[in-house]
Amino acid sequence: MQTVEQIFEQNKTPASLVSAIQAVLTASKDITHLLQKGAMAGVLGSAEAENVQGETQKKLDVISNDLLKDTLKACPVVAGIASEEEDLPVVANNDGEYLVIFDPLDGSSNIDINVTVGTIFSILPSNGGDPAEEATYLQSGRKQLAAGYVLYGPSTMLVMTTGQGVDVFTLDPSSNEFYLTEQQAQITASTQEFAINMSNQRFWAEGVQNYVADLLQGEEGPLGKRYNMRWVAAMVAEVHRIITRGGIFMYPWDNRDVKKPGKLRLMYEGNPMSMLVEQAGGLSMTPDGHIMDIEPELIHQRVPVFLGSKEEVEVAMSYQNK
Ligand code: AFP
Repeated sequence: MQTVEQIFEQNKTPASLVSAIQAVLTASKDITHLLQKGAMAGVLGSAEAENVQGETQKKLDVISNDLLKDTLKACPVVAGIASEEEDLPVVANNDGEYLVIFDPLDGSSNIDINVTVGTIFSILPSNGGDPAEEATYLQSGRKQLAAGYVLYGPSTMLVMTTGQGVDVFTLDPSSNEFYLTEQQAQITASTQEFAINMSNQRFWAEGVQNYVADLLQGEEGPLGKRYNMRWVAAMVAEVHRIITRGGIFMYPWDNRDVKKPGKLRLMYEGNPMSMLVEQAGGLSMTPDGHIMDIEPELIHQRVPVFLGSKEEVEVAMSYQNK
């Protein structure tokens, strides 16, 4: 079995990019160990602080954020970092080459019930910009040099791309090393599985209402096939299922809060997941086009998301103008 380091070597990944990714992986191994200890590590429950999105932060959100921040700040090639849990970007090393953007613990409402969570990361060039300035980070998803997630489930897995396809690694608990377990993962073009939070149905726009109504009609409806539904409430787990066996994941706009154009964040969730999905042959869209084509205006910007098996995402998009 090949280690992640051997794959970097094989892909001729630049040494500096490797060290930025390795910093994320080092922190992710510490997060794995804390999660495995669970209640015994005293890390469950709420830290009783609110993050910039107005959500209660769990203790582990805070700890994971700090672990990633400290490891990345100590990595000389990292110029700055932006975290879903921080109001403002954090300067690491002014002459570093990279900006690392991350969601330290996606799906954190799953922590207390011992269900899958994950760390999502995206790496952009710093282009000599000021790492203290939000504007330096506002680059489209097409500019990403690497993206991935570490999924903390029954096993810890790393799913990553540096623009040469998507490789899947599993953390061996005895050696604490990530080993390649699937090379060049591909998302099936068609699917019969969808993921959406159905409890928001009445708040969706008409196109999404119509599409999901047709999915639910199964083989008797216009789509002519029976669909299954899944919802883990952690985007990391939904995307992992899609990379493994296909599917469509949607978090559309809804009118619960008209000020929010969606729930998910473009820079921390939308862009890195889009790069993975499209590198694996899938499609990742918002009603106006590819998520990765969006020119971001705010670091904490939100975006409606439709991603997964190419043919199914195309069908979903065809309802948007109806
Ligand atoms: P948290 O990281 O705050 O738990 O949010 C996770 C998430 O943004 C995304 O991973 C899920 O897909 C989505 O929220 C689940 O949202 P619901 O609350 O609608 O189930």
